[in-house]
Amino acid sequence: MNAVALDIQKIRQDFPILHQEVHGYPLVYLDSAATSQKPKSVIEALSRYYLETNANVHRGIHTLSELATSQFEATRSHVAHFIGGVANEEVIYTRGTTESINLVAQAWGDLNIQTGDRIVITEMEHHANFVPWLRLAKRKNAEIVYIPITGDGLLDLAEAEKLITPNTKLVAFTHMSNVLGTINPVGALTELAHKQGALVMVDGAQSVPHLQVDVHELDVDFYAFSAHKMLGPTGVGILYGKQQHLEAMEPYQTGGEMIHMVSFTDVSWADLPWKFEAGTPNIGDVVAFKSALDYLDEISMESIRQHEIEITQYAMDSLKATGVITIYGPEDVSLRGGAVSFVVDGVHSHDLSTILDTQGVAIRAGHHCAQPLHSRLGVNSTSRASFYIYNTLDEVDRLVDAILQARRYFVRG
Ligand code: 7TS
Repeated sequence: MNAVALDIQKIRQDFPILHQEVHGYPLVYLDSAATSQKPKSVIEALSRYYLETNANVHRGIHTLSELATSQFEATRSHVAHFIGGVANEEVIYTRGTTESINLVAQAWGDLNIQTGDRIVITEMEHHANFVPWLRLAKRKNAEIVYIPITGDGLLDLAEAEKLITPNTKLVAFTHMSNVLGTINPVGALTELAHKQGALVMVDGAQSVPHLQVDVHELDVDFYAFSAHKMLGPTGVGILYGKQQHLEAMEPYQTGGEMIHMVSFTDVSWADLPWKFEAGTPNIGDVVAFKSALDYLDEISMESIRQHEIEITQYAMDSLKATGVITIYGPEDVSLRGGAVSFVVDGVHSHDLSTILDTQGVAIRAGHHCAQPLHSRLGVNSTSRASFYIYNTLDEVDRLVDAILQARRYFVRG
């Protein structure tokens, strides 16, 4: 499908939350990298589920349970199609990206990482794709090394090639940085990893909402993302894993739903994907997630990416034109997504976000769960504006005006 310009005003009509005032100003929501807003269709699907079909899945033989199960599994098929046409068995429901990565770190890591093995991650990881590997390395007495970033916020591929050694068992990295916006070359890194016999875990929390992702084409072993950053409800995540890896792994949690047979002395596991889905899952939110995927399909990922490029370019140009703002991450918008982190000369990022909030502009301030990256950048914190399908260029103007006003307040004369 070709990219068609998004009709932003029409899209905004689907997001009731955006039509409100905050501190007397029309809300400008620029924090979609933290969580996106939800269209009416998703909210209605959630309420319809509880009004009409709520029941537990995979157990009852009554009508509501069958309906709930078929809706729950329909979302799985849609996800499988959405990420490139994988098998349903390869799509595991979790609570979010964080849980998806922890699942791999425990269920795969425990079996496959030994003393002296190497785990390669990068300097730009979110803590969700950092702490589980650091912990695994410490637990197993393995070595963890970091692919460095270049001055313009890209991964240093020459260094990556040197770091991915024959004793490397896993290479884990983000597809799109939540701080720098950088889109990493998944294919090239995966090739380097596979050449050494290492598996690849990709954190897709920021990329799946913004890019067309085909995990087959990328040839990655594991890929994780969250529904709530892509118009869906909170509390639902996806772990994609190649079937042969998932088959070889032990369960992550045990209990109901994930067993084939239990006796007083023994237990056997359910088939994929249920082997990794112990307990009653988040049925209502999974069901509503399908409406989010329908919405994204309807407007198309190509058009979403085109809008992201346009608004990110406009924002970077406008922020730069102030002459008082340092932006982190690649300058070339074709290499980055719509999370733009920056520091305003003379204004602390927390003060900035507090002042912006008084003008109805919602941004994020802090280390964005990427403390090692911030220390690498030599700053304690940054401010971050992040854009999605409902943001307009006018809202970027509101952001820049509000920043300049805040600066006049803090930096007098
Ligand atoms: N990985 C990346 C790259 C992320 O941006 C986030 C969340 C996660 C993992 C964790 O996702 P979760 O759904 O399990 O929480 N990022 C952010 C953020 O940038 N601001 O708030 C959450």
